[in-house]
Amino acid sequence: APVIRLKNYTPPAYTITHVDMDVSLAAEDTVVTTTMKVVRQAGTPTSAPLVLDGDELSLDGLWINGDKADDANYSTTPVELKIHRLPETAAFDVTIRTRLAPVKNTKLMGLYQSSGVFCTQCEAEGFRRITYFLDRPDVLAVYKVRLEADKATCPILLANGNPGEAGELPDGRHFAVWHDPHPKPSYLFAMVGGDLDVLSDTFTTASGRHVDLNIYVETGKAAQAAYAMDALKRSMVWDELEYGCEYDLEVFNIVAVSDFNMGAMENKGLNVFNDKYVLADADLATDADFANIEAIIAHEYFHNWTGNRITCRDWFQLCLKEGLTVYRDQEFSADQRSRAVQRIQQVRWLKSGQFPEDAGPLAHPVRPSAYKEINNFYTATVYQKGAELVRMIATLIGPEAYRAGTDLYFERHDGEAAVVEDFLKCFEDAAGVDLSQFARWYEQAGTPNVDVEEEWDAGSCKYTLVLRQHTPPTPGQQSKKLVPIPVRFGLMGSDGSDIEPRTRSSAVKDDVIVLTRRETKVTFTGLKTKPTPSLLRGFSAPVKLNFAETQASRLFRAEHDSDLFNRWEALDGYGLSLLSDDATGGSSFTEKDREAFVLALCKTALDDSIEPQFRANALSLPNEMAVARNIGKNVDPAIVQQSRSALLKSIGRQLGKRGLDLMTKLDTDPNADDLAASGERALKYSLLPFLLVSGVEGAHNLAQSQFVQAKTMTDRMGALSAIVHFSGDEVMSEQCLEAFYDRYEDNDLVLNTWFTLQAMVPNAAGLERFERLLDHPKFSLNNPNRARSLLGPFAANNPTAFYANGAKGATLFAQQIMTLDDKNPQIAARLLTVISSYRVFKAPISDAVTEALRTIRAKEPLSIDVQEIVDSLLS
Ligand code: BAL
Ligand code: ZN
Repeated sequence: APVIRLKNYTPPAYTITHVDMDVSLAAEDTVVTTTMKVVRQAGTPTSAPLVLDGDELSLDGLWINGDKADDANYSTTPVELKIHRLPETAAFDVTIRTRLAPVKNTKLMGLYQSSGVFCTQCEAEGFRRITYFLDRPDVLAVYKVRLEADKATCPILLANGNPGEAGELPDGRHFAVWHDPHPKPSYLFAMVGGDLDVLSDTFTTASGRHVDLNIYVETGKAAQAAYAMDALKRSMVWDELEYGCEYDLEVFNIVAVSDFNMGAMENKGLNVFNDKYVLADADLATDADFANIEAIIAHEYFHNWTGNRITCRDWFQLCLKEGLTVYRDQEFSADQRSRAVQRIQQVRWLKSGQFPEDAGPLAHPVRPSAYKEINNFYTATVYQKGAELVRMIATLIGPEAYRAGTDLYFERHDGEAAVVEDFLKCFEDAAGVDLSQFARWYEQAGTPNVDVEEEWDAGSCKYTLVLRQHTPPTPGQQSKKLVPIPVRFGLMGSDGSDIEPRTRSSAVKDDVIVLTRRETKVTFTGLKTKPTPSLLRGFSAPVKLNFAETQASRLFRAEHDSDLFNRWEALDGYGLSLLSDDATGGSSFTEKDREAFVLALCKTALDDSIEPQFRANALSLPNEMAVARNIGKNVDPAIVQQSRSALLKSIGRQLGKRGLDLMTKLDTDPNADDLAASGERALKYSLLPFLLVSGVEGAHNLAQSQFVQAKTMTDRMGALSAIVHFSGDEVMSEQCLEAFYDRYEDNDLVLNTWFTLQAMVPNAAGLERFERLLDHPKFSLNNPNRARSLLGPFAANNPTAFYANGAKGATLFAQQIMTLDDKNPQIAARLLTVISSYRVFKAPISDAVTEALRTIRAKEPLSIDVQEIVDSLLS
C-alpha cells in the first residue's frame, strides 16, 4: 500500500460544488444516482482526466452533461473512476449510478444496515463506498438528497440539512428530500432510513432562531434519550456563551444505532451515534455512562463549528478539528461538573492512553506527516494530546486573547478547509505573540521530559528552580527540538498556604513558568524558609515531570496544595513509585514511607471536607499496566499484581470499620440522579474493593446486599465488580454474575459491561474465563461494541490473564483479530493497538506476543489497516 505524505499535498485539479443525489434504499440492491457539478480549477488543462475515488463500488451508469458516456471515455480500477475526455467548459455535470448491498457491508463504512436501519459512516473515506467522488475534505459542495424506501420498514428518512418535500409513492414506497445549504466535504454526508422512535424538543438560539431537536432511537427506547437531549440543549447554550457559536439549521437530528465503528459522528445536521452514547436511564447506565454521554453529545454538537463550518484541508490536519473539539468538550464538562475532578480524569486518560502511545512503536506527531490508512490515526495523540496543545495556547495567551483568537478563526475561515497554520495564525494575530516555536508541538512525537532541581540558599534566602527539557527519540524522529512548555506553579509555605512568588525572571508570567530553552533557571527572593514547590498545577502541559521530591514533601502537597489536581497527582505519583519499587524489589521506600502513604490515602478518603468524587479518584490506585509501564522493562505481571494486592490490603485494613461506616452513610437517597449523589456513589464503590480484599468484617454482607438491593446501575455494577474481583468468594461471584445476566440478557449495551467485567478476571482463571466467553452464544465479532467489550480490556488491562500459560491469551487474541480483519479491518486494527506496550514484559512472554504478531502479519489477505499497525508493533 502506498504511503501518503503531507509534503505531497496538492490542491485538486477539479472541484465539485453541487451534489444532487437520488437514493432508492433496499438491503440487497440500493440504487444511488448522483449528479455532481464539476468545476475545472484554474491551471488545469482541459486534457486532464477527472479521477474520482471509489471503493468496492459497482458502476451502473455514467452520463456527462446528461449524455451517456462512451465506454472508451472512462476506465475503472478497484479504487478509482477515470474520465478521460471531458467538456471544455469550465463547469459540467457528471452523473453516476452505483448499486450497493448495504446488508453485506460488514466494514460499517459507507452505507450499511444496523439492526435493519440503513445508516452511513463516511469519515474518513466512506463516501467513496457510496458513489465515485472527489472524496477529500478540501472539496466542499452543497448537497440535495432525495431518499426513497419502503414505507413500512423505513418510515423515517433523514439526510443532512433541512427537510424539504416528502410524499407517498406507488407500491408502499415513499420519499423525502433534504437540502443542506452549507457547503461541506463528503465525509460529513449522512443518510438514514428505518423504523425508529423519536424524542423531540426545541431550542431557541441566542438570535431567536427556532430549532427542532430530534433524537431517533430503536423503537420503544425514546425515554432513554432524555439525558442526551438535556445534554444537547446545555451544549447549545454553552457554545453560544463561551464561543459565540450559534446553530445554523432548522433542525438538529441525532440517530442512535447499535453497530458503529466510532463513538459518534458529527455529520452536518444529522449526527449518527453509537447508541452506547445516547441511551441511558438509572437502571441501565452507570454514572460514568451518563458523563460520557454528556461529553460526546457536546463533542459532536461542537463540531458543527469546529469541524463542519471550518473543516480540514487534508487528513493530516485531523487535530485541527479533533484536538480543538476535545478541548471544547473538556471545558464544557468542567463547567457542568467539578473542574478539578474532570481535569484528574482527563489526565488519567491521557497518561494511560496517550503517553504509552507516544512512548512506544505507534508514536506519531499530533499532526502526522505520513500514513497508509487514515483510520489508524484517530488516536489518543491526535485527540487527547491535540486537546492539550489547544489548552496550552489558552494558558500561554490567557482567556481573553484565547477567545479573541477563536473569534478570529471563525471570522477568517468560516466555510473553508483550513490547516493548523491558519489556526495558530489567528492566536498570533489576536494576542500579538509568535507561536512559531509552539508549532513544533504539532510536528514532534514523544512526551517531553522536564527534569527539575531545586537550590535553597539559606544565607541569601534565595530559592532557585532549574528546569531542563528533553524529548526522547521516537520512531523516525531521532533528534528533537525544544518546545515551549507552560509550567503552572506555586510555592507553598510551611503552613501549606501559597506564597506570593517574587522573581525577576522573564520566564515567569503570573503563576506560569514558560520553558522555551533547554534549561530555565528561576530564582525567587524574599522567602523566610525553603518553600515546597507545586509544579505543573492543573497539568498545564503534557509532559513527564521528573522531580526528586521527598516522600514527605509529596504527602505535604497531598494534604495542603491549593491546586486540587496536584493533591491528587501527589498521591497518584506516590502510589505509582511505591508500587513500582515494590514490584522490582527496590529499596527507595521504607516501611515507614509505606505506612505514611496508607495513612495519607485513608485520611483523604475519610475527609468529609473534600468532594466525594475527588476522594474516589484518590482511592483508585494506578493499575497494573500503569505500574508495568512505569517500570519499563522485564516486568513480571504476576509480581506487579502481588504488590498491588498487598497495598490494597494494607489500605483496607487501615480503613477498617471507618471505611465500612462511611460506605453505609453514603448515597442514602439512591434514586437521586444529581451530581452530588453520583459523587457519593463513586466514593462508595471505590471503598468497597479495599474492604473486601482485606476482609473487613461486614464488608462481604454489605457487598451482597448492595448488589441485591441496587436501585441504580452504578450500585449494581459497583457491587458486582467488587464482588467478582475482590471478594474471593467464587460461589457468590457466580451467583451474582448469573443474576445480572438473567436480568439483562436482552439488553446488548448492558450485556457488554457483563463481558467487560469478566474480561478483567486475573490470572489463569481469567484466561480460562476469557476462552469460555469467546464461545458464549452472545459473543460476536459482528457488533463492534461487543467485540471491544471482551477483547479490549482483556488485552489492554489484564496482563496476568493475557500472559498466563505462556501468553496463551496473545494467541487467542491474535486469532480474533484475524477473524475480525475479514469483517471489519478498522476495528481489528484499533483493537490491536491496545497491546502496544507488550515489550515492557519479560522476554518469554513478550516473545510470545511477537510470535502472535508475526502470525497476523502472515495472514492473507491482510487489510492495510491491520498491516500498518502490525508492522509498527513489530518494528
Ligand atoms: N469525527 C469522528 C468522530 C468524532 O471525533 O467526533
Ligand atoms: Zn470529534
